Amino acid sequence: MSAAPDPAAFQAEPAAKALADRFAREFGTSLAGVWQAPGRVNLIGEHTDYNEGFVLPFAIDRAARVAVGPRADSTVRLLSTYGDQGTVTASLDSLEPGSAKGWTKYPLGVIWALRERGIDVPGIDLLLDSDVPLGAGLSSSHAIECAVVTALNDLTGAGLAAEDMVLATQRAENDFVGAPTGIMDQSASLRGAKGHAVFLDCRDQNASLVPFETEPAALVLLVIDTKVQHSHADGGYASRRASCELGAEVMGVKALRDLQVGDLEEASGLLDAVTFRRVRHVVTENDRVLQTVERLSAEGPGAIGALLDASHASMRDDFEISCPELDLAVDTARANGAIGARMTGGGFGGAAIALTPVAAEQAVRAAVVQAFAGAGFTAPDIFTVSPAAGARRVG
Ligand code: GAF
Repeated sequence: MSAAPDPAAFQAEPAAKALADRFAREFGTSLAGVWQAPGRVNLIGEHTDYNEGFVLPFAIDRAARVAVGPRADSTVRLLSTYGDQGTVTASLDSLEPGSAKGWTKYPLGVIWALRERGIDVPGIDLLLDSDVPLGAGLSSSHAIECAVVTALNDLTGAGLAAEDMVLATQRAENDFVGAPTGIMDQSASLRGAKGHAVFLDCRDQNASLVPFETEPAALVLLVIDTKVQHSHADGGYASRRASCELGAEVMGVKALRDLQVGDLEEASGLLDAVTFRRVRHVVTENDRVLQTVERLSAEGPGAIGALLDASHASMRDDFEISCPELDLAVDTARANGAIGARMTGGGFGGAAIALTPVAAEQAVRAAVVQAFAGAGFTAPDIFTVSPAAGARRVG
């Protein structure tokens, strides 16, 4: 463990230096360092992770950052640069599922999960900052968890591999926060790399980096944040997961990953109509991920538009996790020049992505803003993202 911040790193990361200075003002205790972890956009492969299938997310150029210092006692003090919770104090020994509120669930959940693994996490002071939009489907909560697990892995000298940090943050999310999510978001945040998407087999966490750069193809990837807030702890996510588990059980497989497109005919005779549609989404989505990886490698991002469109249609019609705002964003982007568009993330709100020729970017932006105004929806936030480095120490 390195017990002091690295001044050279601070020169490269002014935001980390600003956070360190604020940590000193707020806590007045000694700082060990600053760590950051990005949010993610999932290019394709939705609701496939907990079915042991394939996903293709990438880490984005927006991140959560934590300044952390160890304490000599078993107290945790948490403060964020946003929100209105003020400084929250907790005792390591009283951490248990349901004991935390607001954003503090995420760092406290990680501390709890690491201690459950037998890692001796000390009391800490922690200051959080983040420029990942909250509730926008870009995994702002996992970004916090991944920044914290990376910091604590370094601080405690636990030596966890990325795969173990993924499982620790999943445990925090599932058992402490209470959201039955898979491993995609943490894997993107912890394992992402600049200019690449992470092709992950969620059965064994085998990952490879697939080049994904829009600029050489004269494309941009637009994120359209619909401002419709969603939460994975709400019932919709859990009910989709339950349908998938039922589908796998009836089909006699360990997970839906074990079904192929050719098995769907048999499935249609064995499953009730709703479960069949849920299963069809997962099975065809896995296939689309594999096709996307092939096309990206052989032809580049200009060749994946139709797969993004098909993924959206499948989530809208079969998995039924879209909403009018997401559909309008996708349809309007497509009608105004995007070569492919889909909702991204868990669904029921959040963001859509639109792979758009640079020449059509302004037209797509203007048309989406106009369409939302015309429909009486809250104005969306539209911005570009590109694949960035994964979690790391920045000071
Ligand atoms: C959320 C979850 F956190 C992921 O694990 C994944 O299931 C995703 O929804 C849907 O693909 O982001």
